[in-house]
Amino acid sequence: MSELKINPNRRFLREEKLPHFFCSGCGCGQVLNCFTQALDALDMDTKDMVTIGGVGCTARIPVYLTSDTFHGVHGRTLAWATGVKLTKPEIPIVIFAGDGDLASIGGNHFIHAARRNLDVTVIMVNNLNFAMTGGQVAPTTPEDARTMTTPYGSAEPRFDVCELAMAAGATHVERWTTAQPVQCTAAIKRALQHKGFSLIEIVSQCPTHFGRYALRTGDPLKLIDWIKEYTYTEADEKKKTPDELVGKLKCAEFKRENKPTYAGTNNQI
Ligand SMILES: Cc1ncc(C[n+]2csc(CCOP(=O)(O)OP(=O)(O)O)c2C)c(N)n1
Repeated sequence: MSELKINPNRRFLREEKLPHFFCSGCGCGQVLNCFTQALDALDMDTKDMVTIGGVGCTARIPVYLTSDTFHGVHGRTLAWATGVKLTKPEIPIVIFAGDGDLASIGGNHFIHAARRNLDVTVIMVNNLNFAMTGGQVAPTTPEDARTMTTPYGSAEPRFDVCELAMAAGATHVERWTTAQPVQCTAAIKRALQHKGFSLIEIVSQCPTHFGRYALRTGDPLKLIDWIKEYTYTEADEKKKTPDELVGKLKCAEFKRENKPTYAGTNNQI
């Protein structure tokens, strides 16, 4: 019998916190996996970094990492990150935030941290709803989608969080999905190497809430198929008409540029 192989990247995990609390089929585990693969590829160690989560399913990801970890209040990750960065500018900081955490309650911290080009990596898991509290509508919920609080479909226009970040001044912005793990890992690697504000948005499945309310299915594979339809790449763009892309999210490396950072390693303040 072949020997059971244990993923060597488990060395980054806080074993005493396992088993994890994510629902079965949730994308947060995939994001955690991509993150540990990026660390391994760059020869970085969780022990040399600070990871921060606010509140929510996504915000639980840092709890499973053997870094110095801060798990606190919904929407305030960037306020803490600013404090840590001002005190210890040389330490890499990685934030795991839900779309609600970053774009709703934490929206103000988000735009100003991007404007200042705070030297942090923000990994936003966009599951298109407030998952931990039961599937309420979020600023990222697609128009017309049913959620727990919009049983007749959301009447609100949706935020494109990558556009928002770029308009505010973020210097590295990418969007991918859990259906593209290779691209997610590569994007996280670029973010960890970037000096300045990086936003990596990962569109992800929430079978328990978004799936149940919006798509009437809790099957993660059907959700991933739906995410593939809801998003498109530069290659898809060439094959489709503009009408076919209306309401969909583009996946790409949108922006990467060098600018002075706020209290980063090329400290400008
Ligand atoms: C200050 C504050 N407001 C509201 C809440 C309630 N709350 C906890 S988790 C959550 C939603 C989380 O959604 P999101 O940030 O998108 O993360 P997800 O669970 O979807 O990963 C809310 C509203 C809270 N814990 N603290």
